[in-house]
Amino acid sequence: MTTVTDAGQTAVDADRTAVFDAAVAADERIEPRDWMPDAYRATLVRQIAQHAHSEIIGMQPEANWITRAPSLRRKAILIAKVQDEAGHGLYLYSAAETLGTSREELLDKLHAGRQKYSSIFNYPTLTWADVGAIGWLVDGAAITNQVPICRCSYGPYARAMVRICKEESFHQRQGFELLLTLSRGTEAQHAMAQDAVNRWWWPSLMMFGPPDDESSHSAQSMAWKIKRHSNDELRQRFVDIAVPQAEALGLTLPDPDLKWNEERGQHDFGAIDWTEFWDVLKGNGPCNEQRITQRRTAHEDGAWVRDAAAAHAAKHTERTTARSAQNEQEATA
Ligand code: FAQ
Repeated sequence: MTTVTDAGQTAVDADRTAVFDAAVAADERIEPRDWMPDAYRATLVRQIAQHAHSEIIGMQPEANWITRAPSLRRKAILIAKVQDEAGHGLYLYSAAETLGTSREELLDKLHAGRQKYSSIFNYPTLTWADVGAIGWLVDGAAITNQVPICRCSYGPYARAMVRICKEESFHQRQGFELLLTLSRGTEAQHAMAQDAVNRWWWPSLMMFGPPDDESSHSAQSMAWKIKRHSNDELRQRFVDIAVPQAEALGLTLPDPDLKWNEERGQHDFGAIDWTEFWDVLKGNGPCNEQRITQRRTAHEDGAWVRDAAAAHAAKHTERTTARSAQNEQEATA
């Protein structure tokens, strides 16, 4: 029997850490079977789970408008978009499972309030124009944040993001097109589009997370190349992209301090209400209660589907095992 001394174990850990650090430094991908520090694994599970939960909770505000879409074309597009978000959730739960957790465990944590989902989905969709504002601003912010994650150091997460970003960019364009149609429509339609943008602008800026000096995870996540840019850098990038797009839409952004800063080559923008952000995270947003209750109910109502799928899979495995045993018997007879 081999016994590993404390000194021996420390040397093994140091070697493994050196291999991991060198791979990250060389921009190589860390794969599920590679050794990784426990804290790296835990950070990835936290971020990927939060991301996956956001995708599936994010289905609710838009699904609210499926039955009331103004035309068959808009209804078909919206159904496809909401379905895409479910798919994104599945890719992400699968990526998280490669780290040794399970979808069931993550969903239990979401339902118990032990894992978060994005603050943005705790705001209500009051009018049809909100579907456009979510597409343009929320998907727009999501893409700005997620394109750099395609270069994340953890392989399964990076690869999932490539496909997700392609789909999100369709979503963003459909939101822009919807808002453009409303903006160029009747006076009432234009006002509805403007009102939606007024309500979604600030919460979209909050999606990027707290300011850098209050972001507890950024420094370590950037050192591990999970995050490639800080929260404030990505927020600034989003503002600079959104301003000319708002002009093209003929809509204004609800920030009197928003202006081009020649010296910085970027836009200055007004102060974000971080008290509102932290309050929403604590569960006090306008829709937190409704979103989590609906999610728990959907999960309970879907129990019979999961049971039926598991029973079908068990029957299939049983039959395949019996068939291969029979084939083996015949081959040796
Ligand atoms: N909401 O230290 P940091 C979508 C938490 S897109 C709630 O800066 P980190 C697509 C954070 O977890 C939306 N919580 O954290 C779609 C931490 O708390 P913890 C999802 C937030 O991780 C569109 C604490 O604050 N996208 O769903 C938020 O380094 C339309 C301190 O923060 C992603 O998840 C927030 N906004 O940076 C679907 C992208 N921000 O965990 C349907 C991947 C921060 O210690 C329809 N995630 N917190 O208890 C990320 O890039 C990062 O996790 C950040 C946060 C940037 C979100």
